Amino acid sequence: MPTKSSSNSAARSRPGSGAATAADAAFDWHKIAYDTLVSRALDDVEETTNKHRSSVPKDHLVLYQFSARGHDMAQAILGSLLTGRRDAAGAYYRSRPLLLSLGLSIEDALASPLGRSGGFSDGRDIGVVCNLPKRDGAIVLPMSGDVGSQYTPSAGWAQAITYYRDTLEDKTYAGCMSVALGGEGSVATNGFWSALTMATTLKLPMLFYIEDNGLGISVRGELQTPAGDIARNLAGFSNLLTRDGDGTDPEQASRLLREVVDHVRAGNGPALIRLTVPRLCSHSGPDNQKGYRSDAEIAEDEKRDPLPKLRRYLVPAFMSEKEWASLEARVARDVDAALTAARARPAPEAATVKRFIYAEPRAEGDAETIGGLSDVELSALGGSETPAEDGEMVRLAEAVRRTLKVELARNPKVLVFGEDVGVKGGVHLVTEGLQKAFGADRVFDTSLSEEGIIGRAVGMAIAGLMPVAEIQFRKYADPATEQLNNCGTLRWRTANQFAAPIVVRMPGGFGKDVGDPWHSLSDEVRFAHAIGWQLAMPSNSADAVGLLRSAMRGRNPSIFFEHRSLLMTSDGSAHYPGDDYVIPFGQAKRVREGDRITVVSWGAMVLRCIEAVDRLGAGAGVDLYDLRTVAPWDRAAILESVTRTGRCLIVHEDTITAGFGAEIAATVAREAFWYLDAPVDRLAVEDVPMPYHPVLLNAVLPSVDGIAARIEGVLAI
Ligand SMILES: Cc1ncc(C[n+]2csc(CCOP(=O)(O)OP(=O)(O)O)c2C)c(N)n1
Repeated sequence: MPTKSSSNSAARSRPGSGAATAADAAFDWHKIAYDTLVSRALDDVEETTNKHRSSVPKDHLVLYQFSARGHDMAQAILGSLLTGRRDAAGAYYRSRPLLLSLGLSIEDALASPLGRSGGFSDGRDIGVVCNLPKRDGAIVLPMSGDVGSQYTPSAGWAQAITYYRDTLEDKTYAGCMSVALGGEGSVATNGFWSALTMATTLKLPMLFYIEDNGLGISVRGELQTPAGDIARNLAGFSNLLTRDGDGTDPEQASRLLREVVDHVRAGNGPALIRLTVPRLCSHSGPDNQKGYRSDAEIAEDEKRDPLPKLRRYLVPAFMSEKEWASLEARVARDVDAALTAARARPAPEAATVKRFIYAEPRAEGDAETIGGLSDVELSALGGSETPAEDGEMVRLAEAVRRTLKVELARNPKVLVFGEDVGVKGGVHLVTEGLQKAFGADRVFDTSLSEEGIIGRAVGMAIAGLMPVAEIQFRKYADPATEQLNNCGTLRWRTANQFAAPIVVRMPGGFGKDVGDPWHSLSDEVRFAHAIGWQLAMPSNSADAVGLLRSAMRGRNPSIFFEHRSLLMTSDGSAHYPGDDYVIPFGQAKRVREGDRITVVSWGAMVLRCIEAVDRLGAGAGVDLYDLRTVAPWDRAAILESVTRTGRCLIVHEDTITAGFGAEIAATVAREAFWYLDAPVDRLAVEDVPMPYHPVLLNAVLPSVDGIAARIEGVLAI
């Protein structure tokens, strides 16, 4: 990288900017100029080779192009300030200049939009959805395509900094910070407000960097925040330093950026900076700006191009004409060489596309994935699949509490949090006493934002912690859907470079004689459909211990469903299986043996099935399986059983249409067709929300009588 010119002089004057200050000279302007010029050259290359232009050679398609033209210089300045060993940036599709300044190779920058192998995603994701894995120095968290989704993981990283720094006393985190970049459109998103609440209430070391080009595709900034200026609107926000400036003016942008970065690094809490920049391009390749931007307006914006301003600022004050010309020549050479190398890279291999949905054993020589506990930490935790003998009977809530307690004590990287989880101990009292025992830095209440809870967990997991987040009731995971989905695909999207193994505890299902549409939802099928997630639905305390521990010592994100009826009663009580007990995901349990019909269930319905089967007696020949985990589910065990029994009934609490029973039924019909003596059947809640009055509730839930009758019905076919 270029170094500062020997001709730099703090005393030399610059046209139009007055005397250069020592602060100006402290920036590495050669590097900033180089990174800006490289970014501009990449935009040139891509815009002229865009697939929407007819003259493009077939092997050179950039399928989805987003230019950073106009946003580039200010990002290069920001990047030059991200010098902390544990800094991180949450970024978006216009953030490539920042990545270049943080060390992204030009070849990778070009190969990824071309869809070539290697790079951000090995051809799996569009080239502007970037990441930058690093073990030392500022990293860029895996981006997502969803506007605003970068904010809460960045806040999670900032909270992880405080945990490593203050609780684990890791000095490498001292003075480090997180920054989230976003356009002015993104300030209207839930993620922005959620992260702002987290950062300001917790005084996190986080910078909000808003690059305001006045347009969200075609929508004006005045619709995103009143009068279009988020910095002005937030000027009175508690615990937040705000700065507002011109992102095309090198002197002003660098001065303001230095100020906000210093503020955050000094431990004064978060800051927000809004820098106005022009969008010197269409929104993306397919957009032609027609209909929403006049030629006069475009011409006006051209005058605000930061690149000529940067040149005027630096030449001759910081470098000579000749130096600038040679910098340009070097950029042209470097980009040219990188383009040749990127084009020479092979396309990704089709055979690899299904890899890295879940963690895979690491091959020798492969780098360790960033995120989650390390190999060494995981193997030290171990685990035993043999339950302890003579454990006392425990209810489900106690089983979960004890498991959390054991893991908190054993693993300093475990954090437990959610709404009301800390002081109160959870609305289901599952975490009661844990904050007292382990401190408010490890077991804590969060602000009321599910997106914030999950996004924070993702940022923390990427930082190497083991977050165990509680969503108070299953229905209230709805606002977190975006973060949950993106967490699940994160490993795949980054071709195994990053992962965010988090555990999400989620109570749901009907309660003891109570239900309603908000607190009693089951709807687990959405998580079975969400790629990359594991999903446990224990029917009893012993399984709960084994599955929760397995999730907390695992490499994949896991949802742990705590059934409300089991939390409220002793229905799921079982012998405590011990402090080291683990159950691998994907292993169903045969709870009754028979050879005339296979019955498959999970969660609280297993208990009703057991009662129904016992009522029918051994003569009914029911082979009853508790699936225990819905994702992955034990296909082998169920298919093996059906090949013996020739009949199959699936019983679940989720509604029937496209419920998980449909997936099992389709699999059995396809894989065990020749063994079937009767159609595969399903018994589930009809397609109605959970009702409140017990009379209505019992009218929709599969009952013991109903299950027994249906088993007899299938046997009679
Ligand atoms: C959640 C979500 N909604 C909508 C979109 C479609 N979309 C992509 S970019 C964009 C505008 C974003 O504008 P802004 O945040 O100002 O960033 P800019 O493109 O101007 O840099 C929209 C609506 C999206 N990607 N994600």
